[in-house]
Amino acid sequence: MSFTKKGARARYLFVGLLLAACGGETASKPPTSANSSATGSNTSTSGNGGAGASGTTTMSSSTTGAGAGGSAPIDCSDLPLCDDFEDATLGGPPGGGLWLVVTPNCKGSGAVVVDDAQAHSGNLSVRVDGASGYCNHIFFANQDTIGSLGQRIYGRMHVYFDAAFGGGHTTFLAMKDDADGGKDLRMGGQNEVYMWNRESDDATLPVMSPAGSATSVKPSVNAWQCIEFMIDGPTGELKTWVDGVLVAGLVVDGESTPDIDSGWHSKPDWMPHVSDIKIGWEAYGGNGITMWVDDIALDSNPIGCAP
Ligand SMILES: [Ca+2]
Ligand SMILES: [Ca+2]
Repeated sequence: MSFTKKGARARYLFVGLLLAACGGETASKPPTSANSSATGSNTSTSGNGGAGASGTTTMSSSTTGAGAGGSAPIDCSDLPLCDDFEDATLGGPPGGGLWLVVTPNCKGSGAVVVDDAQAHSGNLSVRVDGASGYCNHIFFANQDTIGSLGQRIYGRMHVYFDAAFGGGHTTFLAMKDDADGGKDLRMGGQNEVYMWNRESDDATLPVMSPAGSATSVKPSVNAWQCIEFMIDGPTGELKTWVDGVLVAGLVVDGESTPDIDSGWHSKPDWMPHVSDIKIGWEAYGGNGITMWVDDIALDSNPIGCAP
């Protein structure tokens, strides 16, 4: 397997501190066409989702689907990857031909297991126990699908954290970017909010200045939250929705915005092409956590929060 992640990085970046703060208080915007309707309807909360739902194969088809841009509802089973983990083995690793548990470079106390303590859909989800310290990381990875989706990629997952994010840098989503030296494009937390990090140069989105951090949002604690992202390779655009709401601080577009994507634009020719998706926990100087992940989907079109 070609995980080429380098060693731990305990340092924090504050490159944006040199930038003047302006216009940085836009916390969020209305949902875009990427997942307009239906996103708010996904209100099944912690712990249970109705026992008899779904479970055809690993491809869930249990719901009425999301209204992606007002088009026809999405049938999860039609997506290139969609896993509700209802057919996974309780107590075992996520697998089903889709997932491989990986610990790049070194292995410590991190653990990944199919669990029934929390579930967004049905009864099962994947529990990740990640401790502080780089080598205590662990991920479950799909290496087949995301690289074949084309130039624009949408990913959606429901996450449940048992604690708030701390100040240190953590990662819960990493994707190998073949167009960036094989380094990972990573989503995680820092300064207590969601953020993206580009492993190749440690750029962050938003900039981790106080003004920049204020443009992102804190994760919910002990509640399910829907995260959807869009990566457009040719334009180098990145967008992120939390519970269906576009987060201003988690957007890279064609214009460098102070405190938001100004650090990201230090690589103006960034044109990502990711080839795997790894979900789990990695804490460089940050805290450990227990998280649950459910209803992971990938597509070349908007997915939305349902199911
Ligand atoms: Ca489930
Ligand atoms: Ca911008």
